[in-house]
Amino acid sequence: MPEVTMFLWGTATASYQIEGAVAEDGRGASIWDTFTHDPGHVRDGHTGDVACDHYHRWSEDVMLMADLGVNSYRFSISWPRVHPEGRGKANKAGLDFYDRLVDELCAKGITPAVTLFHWDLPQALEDEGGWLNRDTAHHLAEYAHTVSGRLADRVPMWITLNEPFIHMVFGYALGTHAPGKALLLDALPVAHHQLLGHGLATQALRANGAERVLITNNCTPVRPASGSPEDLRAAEAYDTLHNRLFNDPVLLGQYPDLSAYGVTTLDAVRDGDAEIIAQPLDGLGINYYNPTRIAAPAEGADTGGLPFEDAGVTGYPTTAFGWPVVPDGLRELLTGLRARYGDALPPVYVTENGCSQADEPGPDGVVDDQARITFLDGHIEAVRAAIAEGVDVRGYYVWSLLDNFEWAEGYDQRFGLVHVDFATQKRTPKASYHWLRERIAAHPEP
Ligand code: IFM
Repeated sequence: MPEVTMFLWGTATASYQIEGAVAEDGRGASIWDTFTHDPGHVRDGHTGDVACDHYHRWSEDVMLMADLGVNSYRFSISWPRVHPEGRGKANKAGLDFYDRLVDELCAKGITPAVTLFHWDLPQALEDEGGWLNRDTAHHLAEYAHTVSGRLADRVPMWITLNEPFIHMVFGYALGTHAPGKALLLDALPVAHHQLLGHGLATQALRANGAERVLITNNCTPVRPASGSPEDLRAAEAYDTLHNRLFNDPVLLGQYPDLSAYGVTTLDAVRDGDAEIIAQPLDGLGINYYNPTRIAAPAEGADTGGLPFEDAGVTGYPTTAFGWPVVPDGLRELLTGLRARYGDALPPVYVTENGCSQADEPGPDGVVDDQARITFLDGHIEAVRAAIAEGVDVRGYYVWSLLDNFEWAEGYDQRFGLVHVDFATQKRTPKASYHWLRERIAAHPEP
């Protein structure tokens, strides 16, 4: 079993975003296959059919990580590659793929950190209601059992869910991600069923000897647009939805007060669920990209019944996505989590942090992404500052190893340390890759 006693420096990816090979070796369809092939959902009609062709080029990609000098790799398993129908018979060829990948990582001294669910739900389960159906939580546990039965002897770190908040909001409340449902607040059962799935999967992983189990939540420091009572209330309501809905039940065993949303009890909750969800955790994964500035809805604004409006963070440089670059927001977030949860906060792993830029090779073939270097430098400094302020941070994973399929934005947003020419699949390490290698080698701790 690989060691995880040192600070983990890693890169992160997700199955649908890099693997391709969507119809190979018995893989079933996922909701993202369906969504991307339904015209109009994804920029320029891009799909993940080929993506980075990682399913065939995984060994080259492991080599890139070994040369980079990272000691961990966070990747997700494609649920429909393992259970093509979402449950029942497992697909041996799918499991074999991950088995080979894990072996190669271990051989190169790179600790595998496996995410079970990074949004590519088997279509067969979506046909039965997806995360609106409580049964999906039990199917996640079955899938967790299958995968850990094969890999737990070599994978010391497991992440049940990636960003359940984003999956609920974009996939089920707004419909801009698969499965494309626009239910607004009626999407709330998706929160509970994902959390229940997290708890049940945690039990299944532990039963197979998994050493460390985490959940990864996307979090953002929330800033009120002004000191007015209305803006303060709106900011608190947003903070509850984005930061507390998925952290409180896991860390404190109860849902936060959702009365700002007109919700007194979540109908989906049954007796005993809270205990299942609040299984003791070995770590909390945090994905940070930017802070959020929130105002009360303007008079007459159509917010779909939500008690806040995004007022936009201004005065900072922005990424290609237009996201503000605020490195100190990561320190603020980490110290804020410590202040909020105290000793209930387990060790924290920054499981994603990175930026999209319009990176292309220059005439000399060099991809000179200086803005990403500045971004990473600032955010690693923020991790160092948070540790100095008493937060137990044990890992930092750059999103992402490779330029890849960025969901509704297709291939236009490049997040990689390594440039991918999607026509030829040529990989070119960017200047930030070389910079990070030097940084890690010079300072094994942030
Ligand atoms: O690409 C995504 C990833 O899948 C989840 N976290 C945010 C990244 C950038 O948008």
